[in-house]
Amino acid sequence: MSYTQTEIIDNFGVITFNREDKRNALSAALIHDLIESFDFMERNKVRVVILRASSRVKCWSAGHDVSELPTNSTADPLRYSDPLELGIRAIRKYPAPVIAMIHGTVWGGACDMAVNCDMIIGDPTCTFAITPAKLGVPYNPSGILHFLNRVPLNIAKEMFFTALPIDAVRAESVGIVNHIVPEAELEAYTYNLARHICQQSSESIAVMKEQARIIADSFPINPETWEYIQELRRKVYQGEQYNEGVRAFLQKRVPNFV
Ligand code: YXS
Repeated sequence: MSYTQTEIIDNFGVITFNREDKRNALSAALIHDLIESFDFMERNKVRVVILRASSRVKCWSAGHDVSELPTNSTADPLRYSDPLELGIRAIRKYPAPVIAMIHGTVWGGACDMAVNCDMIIGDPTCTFAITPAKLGVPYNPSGILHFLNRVPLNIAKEMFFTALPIDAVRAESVGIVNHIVPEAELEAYTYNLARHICQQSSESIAVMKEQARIIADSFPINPETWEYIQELRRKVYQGEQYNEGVRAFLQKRVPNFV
């Protein structure tokens, strides 16, 4: 079974999450299939990729698969080679626009994945929550930078510190989403946007996307500061609150961070 479905329509592609029983939680297996789907699209020179969930779901994606987060170990829960990070980098490096088409709720690492798509088109049901504070996860510097490149600092802090969902109206007003369209028009609007982009120069768009990625990532940090950040994060992910946060989620209870 594949955890993503792929389709090519005209000359744009559609990748649909296919793990509804676990609310499209981003497991290593799903990310593997997602990356395979992007490779398939690139081999077929697809000029726009739409990333979506089925229109029948209430949740676009529930984020990182919590059952796969390391606990009671020295492992960084968001290490460079973590499947979520591999999936996000596949989107950022795909040589054409990736548009997130969002019906339903978006959580945690899936919110990071969505804001790393080149555009987000949502409907009034879409909400966005970045949730490390709920689990005790010390989010990683690249993930925090992804949000700082998307919304003002105070909005990013509100999202990280409260872990509360931002609804469609607010998501549009703070710039998380490009457009909110009526639920019944979401697919047609997004697919027509993709068709329009496919008529533009794919070479020009590819080189502008790659430049934007490189420039947005250009964030001077000296090696000592990097080591300081890693020390700070290590103390948290090896600490009790993170392990309690993951345990509580898996035991379906409220964590006790006091
Ligand atoms: O009990 P079963 O086996 O049926 O499985 C349940 C849930 O355990 C499972 N599930 C997940 N499994 C692993 N990782 C997840 N993130 C996850 N989310 C859900 O899916 C089955 C159905 O879930 P259920 O009964 O709760 O569905 P629902 O329709 O009542 O509620 C849907 C949600 C999305 C509102 C609810 O499942 C939920 O709140 N999920 C957790 C959302 C979340 O906090 N995600 C953050 C994951 S951690 C992450 O992404 C980063 C590491 S960080 O924390 O740094 O942001």
